[in-house]
Amino acid sequence: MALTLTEKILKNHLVEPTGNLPERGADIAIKIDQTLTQDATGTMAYLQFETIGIDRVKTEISVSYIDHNTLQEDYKNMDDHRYLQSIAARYGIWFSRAGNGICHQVHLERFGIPGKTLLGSDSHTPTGGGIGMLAIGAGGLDVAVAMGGGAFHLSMPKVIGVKLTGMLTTGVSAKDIILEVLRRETVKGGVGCIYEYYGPGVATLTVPQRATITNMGAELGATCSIFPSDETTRLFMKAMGREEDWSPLTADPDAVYDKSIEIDLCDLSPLAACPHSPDAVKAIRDLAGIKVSQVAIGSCTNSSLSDLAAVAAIVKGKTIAPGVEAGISPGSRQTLLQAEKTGILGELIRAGFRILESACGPCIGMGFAPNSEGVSLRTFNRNFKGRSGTPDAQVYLVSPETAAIAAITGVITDPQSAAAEISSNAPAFDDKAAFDIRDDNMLIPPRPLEDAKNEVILRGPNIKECPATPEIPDTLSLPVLLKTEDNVSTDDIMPAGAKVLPLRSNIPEISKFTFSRLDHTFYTRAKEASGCFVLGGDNYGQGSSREHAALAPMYLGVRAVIVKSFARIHKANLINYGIIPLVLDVAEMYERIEQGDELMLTGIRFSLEHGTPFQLSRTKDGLSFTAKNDLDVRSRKILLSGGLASYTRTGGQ
Ligand code: MIC
Ligand code: SF4
Repeated sequence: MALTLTEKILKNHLVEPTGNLPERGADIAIKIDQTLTQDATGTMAYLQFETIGIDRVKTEISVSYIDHNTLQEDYKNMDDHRYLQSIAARYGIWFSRAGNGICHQVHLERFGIPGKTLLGSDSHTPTGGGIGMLAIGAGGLDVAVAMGGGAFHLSMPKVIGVKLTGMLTTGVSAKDIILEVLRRETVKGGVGCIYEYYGPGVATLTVPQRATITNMGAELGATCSIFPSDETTRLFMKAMGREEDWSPLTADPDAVYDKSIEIDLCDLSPLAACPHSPDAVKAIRDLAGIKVSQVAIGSCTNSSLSDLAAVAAIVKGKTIAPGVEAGISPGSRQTLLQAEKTGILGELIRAGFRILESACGPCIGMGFAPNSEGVSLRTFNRNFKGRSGTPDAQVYLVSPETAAIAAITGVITDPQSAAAEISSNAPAFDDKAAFDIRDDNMLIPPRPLEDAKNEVILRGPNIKECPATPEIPDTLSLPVLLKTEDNVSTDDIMPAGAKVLPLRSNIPEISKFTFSRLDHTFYTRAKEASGCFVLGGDNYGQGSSREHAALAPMYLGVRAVIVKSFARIHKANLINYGIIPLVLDVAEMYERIEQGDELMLTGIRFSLEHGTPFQLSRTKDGLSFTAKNDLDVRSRKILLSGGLASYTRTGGQ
């Protein structure tokens, strides 16, 4: 039978069921070849990993990156970094030191291999799909289990084919392709799906361009996105000094997709995701003239050498407009070194760009926050309200070209108007020359087991144990302490930013910020109540993979979250930490239930044991309703065992 590329890789890695791939939506388990963690999710992941009690990771490669928590205001972040470094040394994990770059870009450059599976404790792990990896984001606990040799469980995804034809015109970029997909598919359109790119347009895109697309595919809610591995991929791998890791991979010619969309690259024009959602996409020409106060180039979406080159071509010989503050965070030190060598860095500095660290930085509110009500044009992937660190800032997500031209003109401007500069100033390099610096000296390789065993784990006072997950009773009678709108992100549930991120290893402290963006009284009210429910709309928990958005509510007594629909990673995190995810059978019930209502959830253990619907009723008037039991057998067992950690410890697979 003809297979898509996704199906081929899944089939090669299938652990359960054995044999052929089952129907869409069925529970499958796949072998994980590589893992990555970053410092903001890593500490919890490794605290859990330590409890598994093995001497060495069982994956082919596991890498621990320091890239998020690099604004070190006090001891906390560096304490965490030292813990992570000692864990890496102890358990056979590669360690990418602070300053070496953003996990996804470094992983693509130094470790990614076409056809392999990668599980990362960060939602943008699908960046690896740019070279034909099946790269999936997950909670830290799932990644810990994979490092221990456990399979990763997911629903057999639908495969959406995205056929690319034609080629991009000058001033239009790969970012505009993914913005177009987001415009059509929305932030919840990809839940349960993998986006597979194919067609003649693929060959016109470089690997960094493909990686921009697979990276921001996370915003579709998709499991991941993937490109074929072709001659362009081979040249990229060769330039990285890793040609032996390359193999050609593509879908069978007559493969059938569950749904197909087609994009003619020639028809695309520059786009922007407007405040405050990655799918609020409009054409730049319709936004032209809006005054801009900040421009930020970087993040795991658009921080490659070619992105910096595109910016340099536009700003060469010019100066950033007086009303604009502009900054660049190169995706990796390798990129930064190469930008220096090719003269790109000099052009950027001359134009007035502030050169920020090779790290996530402004993307996660770690510095470079915009002014009050400021309009910030960012080449990033998320513009949820307040994520930049400034609650009333207006963040637009754009291509490097669109950001660069606005930095010069001071207003949103169509980069196609700079087509001449782009063509004449484009630095003359090909993929091979562009990556002739292969920079590994800030990567610490795993040590032989005999040495590693003696490594002392460094635990600073910032690192607190992960709180225990409560047992699930048969009945819960609790108030709905919070009712939220649709598309609540994990940034809404547990904000990040310079103030909160250093508390990632301390759940009691970080829990004080739970839902603070939506309702600053939540923490106090939750502390006073002895347990509660949360009611949400559609696509609840979209965005990041942070488990803290499940851990902190769990710590504050949230026992079930009742919604119209969930985002994939957050739902898994809730299950892993013992919070019951309930999907309303009749979406209209959402309108009828109010914040403050007391609800009774009965026969919980029976429903979990037998897979039957969950029964709920409202105490004040007996209004009864049901929630779907769409949980697979394993998820139900995890909940019954009190979370994934205890399920795994008691032999659960
Ligand atoms: C993000 O982009 O939101 C993050 C910060 O990278 C998160 C991970 C985290 O919260 O630590 C993600 O995307 O998963
Ligand atoms: Fe870092 Fe931003 Fe990428 Fe998240 S989206 S990994 S914060 S650069």
